[in-house]
Amino acid sequence: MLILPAMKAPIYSVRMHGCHRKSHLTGAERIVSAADLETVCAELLRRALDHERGRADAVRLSVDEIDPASVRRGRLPDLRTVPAADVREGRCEARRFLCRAGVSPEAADGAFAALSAGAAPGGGNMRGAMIVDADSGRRLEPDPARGVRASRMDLAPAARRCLVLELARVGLDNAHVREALVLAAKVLSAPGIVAELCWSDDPSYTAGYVAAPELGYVRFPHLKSRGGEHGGRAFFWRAGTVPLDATIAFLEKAVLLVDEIGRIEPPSTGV
Ligand code: WAQ
Ligand code: MG
Repeated sequence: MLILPAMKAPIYSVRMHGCHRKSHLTGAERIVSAADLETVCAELLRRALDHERGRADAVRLSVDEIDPASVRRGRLPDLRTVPAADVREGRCEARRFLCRAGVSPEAADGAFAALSAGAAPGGGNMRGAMIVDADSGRRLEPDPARGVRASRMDLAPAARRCLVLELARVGLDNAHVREALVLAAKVLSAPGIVAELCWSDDPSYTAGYVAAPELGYVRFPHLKSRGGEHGGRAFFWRAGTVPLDATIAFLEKAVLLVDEIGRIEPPSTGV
């Protein structure tokens, strides 16, 4: 009798990028089984067409089969919310957490200033993140218009179900939170990264976060004013561990499937 080697079912990385008049509108990353591939592609396409900042007039969907042996497993950072009365207080708190994570005050201030003004040359939003030297505050991303995109990460199906329930329990189940947690899990596992700062570019979403390996994912309900169109991400990088190229290659190419969620603390006041 012929014994066939066990065939592993294929898995795919799906990446979506939607533009409006040549500028970045939306992007998303998934890792899915063959059975879910078409549904997920259709979902991501719909998302680019229905975005709150406008309808994408160009959408790129990339589908790449992944070697199952290359998939790393990971855990989400613990989540908590730090209340703050307004944007000024929120940013002041966020800056404090960045400094606790080892980011210099100059580097933190530079990142807040760049994200507030629109971090791309000309004042638009970047498609990816700035890479900021955690000591000098210098920007290190090779292409300051595009930035560096963390990619090829997702929740395993059972972890997704669990996360939805846990977030719903504390009134935080929305796509922004779920996706930001997964992105932060990947960024915090990258060699050389000491912290991340983020707030959304979507005008109706004012919350943002600071994430760092020792702090977890620390949310602030207001890191920008409602209606503000400027948002983005800064990945703080420390020289002396690995070359920057290795950090960028990990962020863009390493495959991370999160199969364990972290602790989710209920916010004490408004989300
Ligand atoms: N890699 C690097 N940068 C990215 C990526 C990525 N995969 N995806 C988005 N960005 C950058 C890009 O500049 C976007 O303009 C910016 O981040 C914001 O993206 O309540 O919704 O998807 O706990 O609008 C955070 C708070 C929400 C969630 C973040 O970001 C909460 C959010 P958005
Ligand atoms: Mg957005």
